[in-house]
Amino acid sequence: MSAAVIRATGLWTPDQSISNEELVSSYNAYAVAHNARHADEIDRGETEALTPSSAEFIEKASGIKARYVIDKAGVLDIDRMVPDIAPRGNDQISLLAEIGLKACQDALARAGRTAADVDGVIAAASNMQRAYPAMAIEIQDALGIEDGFGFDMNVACSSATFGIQAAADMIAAGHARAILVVNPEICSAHLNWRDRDSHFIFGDVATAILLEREDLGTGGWAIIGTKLKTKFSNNIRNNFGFLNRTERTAGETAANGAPKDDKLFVQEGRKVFKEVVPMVSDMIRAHMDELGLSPDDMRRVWLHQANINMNLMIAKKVFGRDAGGEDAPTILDDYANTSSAGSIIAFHLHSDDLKAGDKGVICSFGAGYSAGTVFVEKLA
Ligand code: CO8
Repeated sequence: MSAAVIRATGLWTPDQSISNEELVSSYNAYAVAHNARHADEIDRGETEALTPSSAEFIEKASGIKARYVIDKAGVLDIDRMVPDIAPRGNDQISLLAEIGLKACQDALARAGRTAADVDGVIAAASNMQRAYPAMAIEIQDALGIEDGFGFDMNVACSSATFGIQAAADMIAAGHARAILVVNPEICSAHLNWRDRDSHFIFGDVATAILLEREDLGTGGWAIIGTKLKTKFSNNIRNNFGFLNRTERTAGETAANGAPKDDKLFVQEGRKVFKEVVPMVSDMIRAHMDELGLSPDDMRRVWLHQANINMNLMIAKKVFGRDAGGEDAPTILDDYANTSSAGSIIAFHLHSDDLKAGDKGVICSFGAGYSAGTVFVEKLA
C-alpha cells in the first residue's frame, strides 16, 4: 500500500468578469422597471417594492468585489438575468466537461504528466451537467483515458475535499495509480440574479487536483490526514431536480416542467454564518489534535471562499491569534464564491511560496451542511 499525494492542481478561469458596480447597476435598473410594472399592486400593498442593492454592502458583508462568469451579457441584461448558453448536440462535449477538461489539462501540464499516467476521473461539483452520462466520463473520453473509470459526485461546496479523500483512498488501496478530481462550477446558472440578498454571491470557474501514488514521482504535497463531516441543515438549499416537472402546486392545472425561482439557490445567510463558523473551527482544531499539530505547526489555511469575515474568524481559531493575509489567503475579491472550487483556487494561487516541510489545511464547508479537511505537507 502506497499513500497518495497531491502532485499538482489546475485552474481554468472565464475571460469575462462582472464588478460589483456593474452588477448593482443592472440589478437596480431591473428593480426600477419591476416597481414601475407593478406600481398598482405595490400601491395596494399586494406586492412589496424592490429596494436597491449596494456595492458597498456587498464588499463589506462578503469581501466580494467581482466574479468571473461564462456569459456576462446575459446576466446583466435586465430582460434576461440568466447566462445565455447555446445548446450543444450529443456529439459535442458538454460545457461543464469542457471547462473541467481545461483545468485537468493545466494540472497534468504542471505535474509533467499525460493522460496515460491517469486511471480515473472524479467530477466533484455542486451541479451536474445531466443525470447521465457522467461529466467525468466525458472528460475521461476527451483526455483519451482508454482503460480507466470516471464518475460524478455532488457534496455542494465540499465536493472537492470529499473527492480528494475518495481518490486518495482508492489510490492507497491500489485501485488506481493516479486520479484527477475536477470541480467545474457554473454557479451563475443556478443563481437567482433577481434576488437582492444573494445576487452577488457566486461566480464561475473550474479547478482540478491530480492525486498520484507517492512512489511514482517527486514533488507536490503529502496528504497527512483527511476528515469529512455532514450534518443536515435546511439553511442552504436548491430544490431543482428531475421530479420538479411532476409536481403541481395548488391552482395549477398541469405541471409545466420549467424551473421556477424557488428551484434556485436559497439560503439563510446569517444562520449559516453563525452555525458553520464554530462547526468548522472545532473540526479543524480536533483534527489538528489528532494529528499532533499545534497552531505553530500550521503555515497556512486554504479555506472555502464564501465570506471573508467567516474566514478571518475560522483562521483566528486555528492559529490562536489574529490571522489573515497570507495565513488564510482570500480569492473572494476576484472570484466570489465558486462553491467546491474556492479552497482549491486559494491553494492553487497561494502555495508556491511554501517550503518543503511546511504544513497547512485545505478546508471546505457549505450546503448539507458538509465540511472536509485535507491536511497537507509540502514535499521536497
Ligand atoms: N444590497 C444592500 N443591502 C442588502 C443587500 C444588498 N445586495 N442584501 C441584503 N441587504 C440588507 C438586508 O436587507 C438587511 O437589511 P436590514 O438590516 O435593514 O434588514 C441587511 O443588508 C443585512 O442583511 P443580511 O443579514 O442578509 O446580511 P449579512 O450581513 O448576513 O450578509 C451574507 C449576507 C453576505 C450572505 C452573509 O450572511 C454570509 O456570507 N453568510 C454566510 C453564507 C455562506 O457561507 N453560505 C454558504 C454559501 S453556499 C455554498 O457555499 C454552497 C452552496 C452550494 C453551491 C452553490 C453553487 C451555485
